[in-house]
Amino acid sequence: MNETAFKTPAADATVSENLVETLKAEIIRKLTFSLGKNPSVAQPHDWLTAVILAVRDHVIEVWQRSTRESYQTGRKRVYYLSLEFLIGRSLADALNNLGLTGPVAQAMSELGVDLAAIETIEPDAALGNGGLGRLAACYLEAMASTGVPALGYGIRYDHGLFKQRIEAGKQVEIPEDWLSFRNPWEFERRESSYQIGFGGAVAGTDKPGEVIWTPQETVFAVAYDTPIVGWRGRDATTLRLWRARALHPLSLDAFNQGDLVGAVAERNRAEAISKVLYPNDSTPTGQELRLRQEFFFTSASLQDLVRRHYRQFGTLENLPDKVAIQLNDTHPALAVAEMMRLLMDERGFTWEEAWTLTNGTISYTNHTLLPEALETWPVALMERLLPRHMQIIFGINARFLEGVRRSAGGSKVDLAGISLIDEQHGRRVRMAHLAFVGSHTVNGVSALHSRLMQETVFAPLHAIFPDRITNVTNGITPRRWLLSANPGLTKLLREVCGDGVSDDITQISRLAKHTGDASLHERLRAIRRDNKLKLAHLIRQDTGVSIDPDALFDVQIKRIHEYKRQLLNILETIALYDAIRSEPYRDWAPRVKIFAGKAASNYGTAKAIINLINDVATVVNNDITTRDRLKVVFLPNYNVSAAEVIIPAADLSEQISTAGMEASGTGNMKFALNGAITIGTLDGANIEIGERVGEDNIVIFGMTAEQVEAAKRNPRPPEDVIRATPHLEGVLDAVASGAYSPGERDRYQGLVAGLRANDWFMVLNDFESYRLAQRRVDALWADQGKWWRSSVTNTAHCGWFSADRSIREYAERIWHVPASPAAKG
Ligand code: 26Q
Repeated sequence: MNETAFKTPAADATVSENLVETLKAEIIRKLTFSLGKNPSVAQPHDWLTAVILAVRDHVIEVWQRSTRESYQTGRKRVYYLSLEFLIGRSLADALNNLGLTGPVAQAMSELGVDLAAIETIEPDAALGNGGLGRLAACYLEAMASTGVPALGYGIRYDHGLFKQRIEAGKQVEIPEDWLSFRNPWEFERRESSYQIGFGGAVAGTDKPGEVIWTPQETVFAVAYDTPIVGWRGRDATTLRLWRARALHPLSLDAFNQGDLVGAVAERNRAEAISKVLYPNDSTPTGQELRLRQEFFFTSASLQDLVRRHYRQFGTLENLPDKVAIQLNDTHPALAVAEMMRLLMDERGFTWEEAWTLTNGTISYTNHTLLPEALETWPVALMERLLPRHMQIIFGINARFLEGVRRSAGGSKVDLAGISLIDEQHGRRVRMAHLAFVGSHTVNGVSALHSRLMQETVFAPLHAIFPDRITNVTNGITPRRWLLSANPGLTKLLREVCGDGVSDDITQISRLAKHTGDASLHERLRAIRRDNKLKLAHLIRQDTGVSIDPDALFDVQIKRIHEYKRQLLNILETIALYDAIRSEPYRDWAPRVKIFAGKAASNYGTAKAIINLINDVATVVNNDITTRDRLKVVFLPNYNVSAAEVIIPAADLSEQISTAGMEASGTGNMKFALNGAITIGTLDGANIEIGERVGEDNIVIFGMTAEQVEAAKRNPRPPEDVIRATPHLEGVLDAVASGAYSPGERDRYQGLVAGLRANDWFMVLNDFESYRLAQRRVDALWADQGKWWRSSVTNTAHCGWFSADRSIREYAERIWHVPASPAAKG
């Protein structure tokens, strides 16, 4: 936003004495006067808070100027509504973006404290499950880096995603408690609090069309703001999270009658809304509390942005010119009905006027096509909890269906297929349909996914609105996932591609001239080895397993889900283990199989897969015949901070979802940018990675999305597939008979019986193709010159997957707000 850039030193600037002295004084001041601690007795957590508070002041300078400017210029603003923001740690990111990493590290070191060690005690803010939540965090940072005025809206959960422990090979969930020692990054905004109603009744008035909703229950939403600073501290965006508070913290009546539990009942019921993140990354739970969360944050956010807009412009007529609301999946889809309600019931607009403003303002991103993952809510529940919204949804549906019927003339349209109400499964509201019809633009997150949206789930709606669905392929912020996570590689890139590469990541393509340079390969190998040593240290510390930094690090890290096929990976690992044991004298390339990821607490199959990986690890890691060839590791408690250590250390990136099921993937981009080779299916963004790096530099295997579709319609009996696939029968028998679970021989009978009954995820069907692909990986690894040429090519061609590029696409094609040009230096 600001051309006269805020002056912070460039990331590589020689650290000026003056600056270091100033920072030291600032840190000591915070320690002394904000924490009341003398340096001689300060604990690591005191130092952490003191540094955060000192750095925060620099962030706030940027934030206030950036916010003021966007307000004064009256620019259009983006409101990103998301139930999840998977932020991770903030200190290193803020330092990196402000160019203060070096100076603060030096200041701390002169104070006798190791900054890197202090950074690791910052809690990892896990207000999200996985890809969708991390995408929201990357996009807030990218909007701050590309000068797109933006505010992210979500919920300030007391408890983020559960922590995972592995006990006796099994996942155990531990409650997360990131706020237990206060959060120095946030600011409570008492003046920004809104009443959110639930239940009650709707009545007409004397005035035709006028409606009054009298909720039975009301809670407060109170805002907490966190600044997200962009690259070089040029701008900052705001993450505004809502906390639920009771209107009446204590019922005096109940209290005076001695009913102490009853006295706090209302408070408990209200505060439950922002207590905990739903730990589900795909299948909706259908629980009432979830719907309350969805309405709570949607209503608070819309009330807030409407109020802000009205204050600034004195009218709501120009809402679409000044406001773009992006729905991150259907979780905030009630925004369509809530915006209509606010405009009609509270601001007096007619239905038609309100609809034009609503539709002109809202757009929706879809993140999944799995039918079981599409949100629907029972009409009866919605009627009870949100009676006015249910009326409005019926109104939208009636007008929509009537319009379609009229314009179809006599020809037949499948009205049941496009209706916002699913009448088949006991009357449910289809949230994706609501979001689709209420939005001016709907996007998928990779080219394949967006095409499949048009051809499958949304085909009937696409026929009616042929211009509505578009694609914006996901992106990742290169600041966190390359510059900050991989300083060794970054230093080399700046040398080879020029310093400008950190401002404009597309300049990373200059590396392509050097793909065959053997001395470059040597340097890259040394950088990777350093990163692998760090990961080996973490693995040793958290699992007790020692691994060889010169082995091939083969990594699959993501939520555990059948469609992501960790099961395929571990079954192939067993086949490899058998093969090494049958031919121990062959020169097998040493490999470490690294897994990490959480399973939803109620997802039995995913938990069994975690158990199997750990059981296989125990057997393999204790076998002296395979000792220096194969290790299997399950690193517990995968989170953003773990990813930052794992990704720069990976040689091989496992992206092996059943084709057609992974909407995009974003881990795939992080790995490729850091130079890992992908082994993957033709799914999601893997396809676009392959198009950029070239087919010689990615290892593709397995069925295509079309072949998967055909195989589901006309399945081959699993037993036929098993018989026709070498090694598979043996692997399945070993698992089913308890070879890896000697203490409980039938532990995996169910898992294997499931595969034998129905190969829905094509684990059996793709097994041989995957196994052969892994042998191609072996061959590539054996030729290190070739391997590093491929690695360099991956890094050189993956700058396109920057979140800055995604954000510019959204800004231009969907939000219609200007972003700063790519190479702004
Ligand atoms: C819904 C209702 C009730 C409880 C939980 C949920 C819920 C929560 C999270 C449903 C889905 C999610 C998360 C989905 C997700 O992360 N999808 C991923 O989004 C990424 C970003 O676009 C893609 O790269 C991944 O392919 C996609 O799986």
